[in-house]
Amino acid sequence: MAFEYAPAPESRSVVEIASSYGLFIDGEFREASDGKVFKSVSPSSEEVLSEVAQASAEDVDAAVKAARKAFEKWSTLPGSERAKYLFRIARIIQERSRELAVLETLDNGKPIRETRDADLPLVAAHFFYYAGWADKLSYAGFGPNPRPLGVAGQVIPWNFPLLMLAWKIAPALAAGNTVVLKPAETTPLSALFFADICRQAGLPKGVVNILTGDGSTGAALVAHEGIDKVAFTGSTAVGKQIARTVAGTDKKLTLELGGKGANIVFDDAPIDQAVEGIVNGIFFNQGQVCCAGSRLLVQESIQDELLDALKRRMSTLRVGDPLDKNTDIGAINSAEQLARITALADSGEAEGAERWAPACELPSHGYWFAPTLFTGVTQAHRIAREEIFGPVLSVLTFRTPAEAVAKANNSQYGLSAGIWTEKGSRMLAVADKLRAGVVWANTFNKFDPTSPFGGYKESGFGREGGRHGLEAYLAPSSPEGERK
Ligand code: TXE
Repeated sequence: MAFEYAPAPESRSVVEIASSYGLFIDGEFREASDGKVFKSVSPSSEEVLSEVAQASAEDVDAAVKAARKAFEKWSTLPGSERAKYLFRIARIIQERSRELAVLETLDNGKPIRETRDADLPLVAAHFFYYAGWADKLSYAGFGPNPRPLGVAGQVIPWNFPLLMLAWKIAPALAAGNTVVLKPAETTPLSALFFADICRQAGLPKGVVNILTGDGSTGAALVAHEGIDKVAFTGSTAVGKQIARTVAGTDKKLTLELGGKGANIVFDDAPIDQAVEGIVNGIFFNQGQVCCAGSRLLVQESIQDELLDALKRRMSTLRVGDPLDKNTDIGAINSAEQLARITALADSGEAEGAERWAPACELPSHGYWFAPTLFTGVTQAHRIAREEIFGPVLSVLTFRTPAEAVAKANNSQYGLSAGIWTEKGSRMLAVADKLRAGVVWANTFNKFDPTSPFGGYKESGFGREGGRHGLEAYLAPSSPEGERK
């Protein structure tokens, strides 16, 4: 008798979602000044999860004022005191990680295996890591008296809602800044749960403020004159708009934007390992990852062997209920994102590339896209140049390392790349020539709070993570500090 392995889906009941949420300003939840709300919809079921306040310009003003007031005290606390709060937040995140993982999966659509095993552990790790920095700033080469910038206005996207929050809030607080953060309109819930965690941790009022809302709230926040630093992760188009708003002011700015990562496989690469890396590179989080390995550059001599193995592996990917622990590919985050992916994939076919996807049944409700591969792709095709931000891989070939480097660098973006080879000398030589903020060696999509992350070219500027991530929230050191 055949044995069917069908583990139960993670229970929805571990998280209690209220029917409505307010804005988190000065330590309290409150309605929007004009009473406006919007709905947060689960992309896997199209069920309305909750109604959330839409922050107005007046609310932005109130949040910035609360953050400014809180800054007076927070910035003068000894680093060891700030560390205590951050450690407490990190521990509460660990304690509540099952609840947060289910919440994030419901609101974002990504598989529970990812929220449970990747997002949540990394979120806690970032708070632990930056908690460790808070009392060591004076001894770490930031100058004799490192000073925070003030109030940070932070705008984040929907692909890693809680992790992007951690990337932004943990270093800002460790360095002594206070924050006003705006999550994306399709994934507001985990940031609101984080607000509750701040209360649970006893964080002083106004140190963290969460404003839910759409792009208009983000624009008002970025333009507010009480903001000293803007940190944005999102599309290149909005990043450029923000850069224009901030230009000519004394606000500091970091931008983490789109990407078109090249995953380069040489003929001596271990094929099975490379296939796993390619799958992880493009299908992790449905490919909605700024550093996704969305261009596969394969050495011509192993193209057939590699693509056969890749297609076999893609045929085993399970698409469906993101709460099922067996699911590999969950829902696309929104109807708009699905439409964008569909349009770009269709352009690939129209421009002459060959499309392949394994047979798979997609659920009838929600937003889904099958894992897809394009071969016969040339540099001129849109799918080779534009960020698709979906589970769609464009395959190109090369003959020599120099050609691989030229093709990898032939992009408006420069965020990530991967190299697969057993030859250490080739690995180092190629990595050195790639214009990408991160280059992975025989792996892909590996993240660690100690490593700086950021882009070249239109992928943005500034670094998040590691010591560099703190620097972005500190005033430049005094000349005296620099001499030391
Ligand atoms: O991004 P937006 P969208 C890319 C990806 C995707 C495309 C569009 O290619 O298909 O962008 O996604 C806020 N001032 N990335 O439309 O609009 C918005 O409310 C200030 C890559 O979702 O950039 C949200 O909180 N803020 C990326 C955040 O910006 C504004 C992740 C991101 O939304 C604003 C997301 C404005 N004028 C998308 N307009 C990555 N780097 O990982 C919108 N926002």
